[in-house]
Amino acid sequence: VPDKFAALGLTYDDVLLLPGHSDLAPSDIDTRSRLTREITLNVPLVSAAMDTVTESRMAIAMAREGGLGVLHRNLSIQDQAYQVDLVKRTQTGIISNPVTIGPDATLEELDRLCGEYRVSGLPVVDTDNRLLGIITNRDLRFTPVAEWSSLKVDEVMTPMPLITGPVGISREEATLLLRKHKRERLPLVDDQGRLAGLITVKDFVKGEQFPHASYDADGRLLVGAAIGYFGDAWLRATTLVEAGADVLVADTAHGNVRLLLDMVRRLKTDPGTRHVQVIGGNVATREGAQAFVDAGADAVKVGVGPGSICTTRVVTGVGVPQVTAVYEASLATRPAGIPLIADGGMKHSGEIAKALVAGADTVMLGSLLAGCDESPGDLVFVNGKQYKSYRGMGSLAAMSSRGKKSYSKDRYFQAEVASDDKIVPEGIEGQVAYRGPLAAVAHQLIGGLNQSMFYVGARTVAELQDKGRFVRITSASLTESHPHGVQMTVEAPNYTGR
Ligand code: RVP
Repeated sequence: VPDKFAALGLTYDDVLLLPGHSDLAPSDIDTRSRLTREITLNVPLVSAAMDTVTESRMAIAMAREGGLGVLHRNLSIQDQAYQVDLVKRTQTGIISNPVTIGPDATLEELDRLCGEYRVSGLPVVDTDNRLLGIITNRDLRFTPVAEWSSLKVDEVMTPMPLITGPVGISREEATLLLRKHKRERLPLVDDQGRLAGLITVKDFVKGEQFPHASYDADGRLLVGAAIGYFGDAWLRATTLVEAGADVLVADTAHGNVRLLLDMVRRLKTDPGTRHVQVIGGNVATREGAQAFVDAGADAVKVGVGPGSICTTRVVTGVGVPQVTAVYEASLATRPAGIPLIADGGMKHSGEIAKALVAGADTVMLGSLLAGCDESPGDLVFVNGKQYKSYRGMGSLAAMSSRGKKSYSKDRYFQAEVASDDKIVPEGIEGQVAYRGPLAAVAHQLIGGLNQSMFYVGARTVAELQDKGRFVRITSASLTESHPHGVQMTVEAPNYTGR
């Protein structure tokens, strides 16, 4: 049968980008790119929805760097929604529904709430939400911890009248008020004296510290959250939307399945959810991408088997080399004007530009980010070197009930597998070198992309996609690409080996 074999599949190590004429200064380069139909990111990086990569800390850090974090779904609906809430409450221009405390709460309860939300003080309100005062670190400083269980908030708070602002106050007016009165917090109140918002100096400063951050229309950080298609998936999706998720990401190893396509279609038509951006995935062919385009997805995610921890291709014999997969899928997404996300298989910064030239608009990273401070899990020492654990969501550990309940087995179509010894894993458990804070890692990744764009002679991502051309290489060339014939004595911040 002549069409039994598709064309030769290529992956990142099979190609290089051709250098082009460049008439650019580094400051001309603009890495903005579309994540979905309606969201554009300043940097085209997304962190993987994996339980060793993205929880709220990573999502906050990713959004601050100008990318996006996708919260994993291997936890209860409530816990995942809570993670969304943590991100949405961080570094906001104006907090429209601040966490509050009642006057009769004890200082012990106050301390617990402050720890939970990582804040240093709270507005105090009555049951009618009328502002009674404010309580902060400063009020606690001279109360002995031993008394915290009996002391009530209203015994130590700073009571009204406080410096407050009206609802709808501008950023400039708020800054003036805070400065004039040397305050760190400005509660906003309506005509009836009810608390309607809160502005903190800390958030304003953070805004200046992270000039490229990804914001929603209200100045809150953007966040994505993974969803499935099985069991209580609809409840999970709607709960995440209520919690404020900006993007829902269909998180499956094989997206071209009816239940999931129906889910995307329903999310994009239901009046309660259709305002949220929905990403469909994963696919690795033109036909698969077309299915999500037709279902109304706002972006399509591509990658079957390229992941560093993934064994799908060996266990099932199914997959498409990633550069070919991205290119093929883009033949469906491009004409429809829908962005594409290249998910998995990236080992170095150079692969980001390769993915964009192949047809992607953003990339999703797992192993490159799992070693960051902000990823879940503790540092482990092995022979004096520091590592962090990293595991596939299809690994036995992530799918079995060992430790705690697994919520995401349906990612690998094993939701109904009753006992652990019947699970067929498609991923492994491992560790990656510790890499320090995300800011430093992201700097190297974006720095590498900037250099790629300079070499190709592309000012914008659109120009890179348009002008970029590949040369296919041999395994001898790959050897030439990497350091060779030299023993590396110092580790580079952006190169750890093949
Ligand atoms: P990588 O960046 O190469 O580490 O790949 C990360 C991607 O691998 C994820 O975004 C996901 O699509 C995929 N993945 C996650 N778990 C597994 C698995 O267990 N097979 N694969």
